[in-house]
Amino acid sequence: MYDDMVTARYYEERLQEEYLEGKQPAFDISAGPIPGELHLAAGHEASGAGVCRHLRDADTVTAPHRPHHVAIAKGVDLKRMTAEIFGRQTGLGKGKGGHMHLFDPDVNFACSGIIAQGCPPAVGAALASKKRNQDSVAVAFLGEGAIDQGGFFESLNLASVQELPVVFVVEDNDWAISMPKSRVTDVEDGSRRAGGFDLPGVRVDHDDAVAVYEAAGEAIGRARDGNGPTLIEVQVHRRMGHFMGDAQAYRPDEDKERATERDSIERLEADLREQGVEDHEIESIREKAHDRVNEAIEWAKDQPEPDPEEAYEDVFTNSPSGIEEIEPMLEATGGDE
Ligand SMILES: Cc1ncc(C[n+]2csc(CCOP(=O)(O)OP(=O)(O)O)c2C)c(N)n1
Ligand SMILES: [Mg+2]
Repeated sequence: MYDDMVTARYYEERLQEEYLEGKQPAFDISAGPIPGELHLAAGHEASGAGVCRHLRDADTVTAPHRPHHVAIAKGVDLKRMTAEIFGRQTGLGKGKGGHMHLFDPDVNFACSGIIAQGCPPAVGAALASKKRNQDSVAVAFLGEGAIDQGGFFESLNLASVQELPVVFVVEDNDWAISMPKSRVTDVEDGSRRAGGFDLPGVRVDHDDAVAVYEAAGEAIGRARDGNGPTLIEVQVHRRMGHFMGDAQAYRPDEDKERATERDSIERLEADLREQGVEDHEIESIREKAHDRVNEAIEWAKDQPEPDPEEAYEDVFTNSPSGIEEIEPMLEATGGDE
């Protein structure tokens, strides 16, 4: 878990540096090697690591727009994921999805920028597993800002009535962009939503990887044994803005300080030392994580850009209407108009 968490944190620190290249002085979101939005998950690492430690490649995970820590913990190919974030041809989605749309069928991982969108597909994967008599499970990660979405309620209901092997993990970082939880959601403890669907709800009220691991172990074990779904909410912290470039003018200074003063990585490190893990072992995990991240980033930056000719491939199941008429016109004008 420590390895996953350190890898995720360092990965995002490196992405930040790469992301900012060329975007200053006036923040130009389309400039630089990583164009578009970038949502970093610093402060969420304990939930991804604690949950995914119980999962196998055959288990399905869906994540939201803040996916890196979960993807890393699920074992998504770091090089191809990085190439995707840099928009390169060898990326997981041939460079067409970017950081919010990472799909790795080898480890059954998917994410989406549409909040709560991962819940129905996770329920679908769980239904398929049950119908095939397999013991694989599905986990849907979502933010606390997504727990008022219809797709979430419908998923809880179907999972409950069909007793499906699925676990919903709400990462509560207290904010949905600039909106504090208390202004949009009736319950402070999101795991209470489970009560309305007659399924177990558990809250892990601090981002302690070991506590998450224990709660997730019980929930995933229950799902794998054919005893139905669970809803878990984990209190995490948003150490950064909603996205890179967010000035967070809406956020009180005390709240920002609270989010950074307790760090789940330091907490786990202290636990490890208490258990007798020595400095050099911790240092070696960190060093290996740093090397792996740097290697993935260097590899990704060396990868070819996608060919513009392939822009419509793998994007639509059918050609978008009008494309057949437009293509000869593009050819005639050399593609300029
Ligand atoms: C269905 C839908 N509505 C609105 C948005 C715009 N949006 C992007 S992130 C976000 C807030 C998400 O907050 P939360 O679920 O708490 O996740 P966090 O960003 O805090 O990790 C919103 C409203 C969206 N992506 N999808
Ligand atoms: Mg949130």
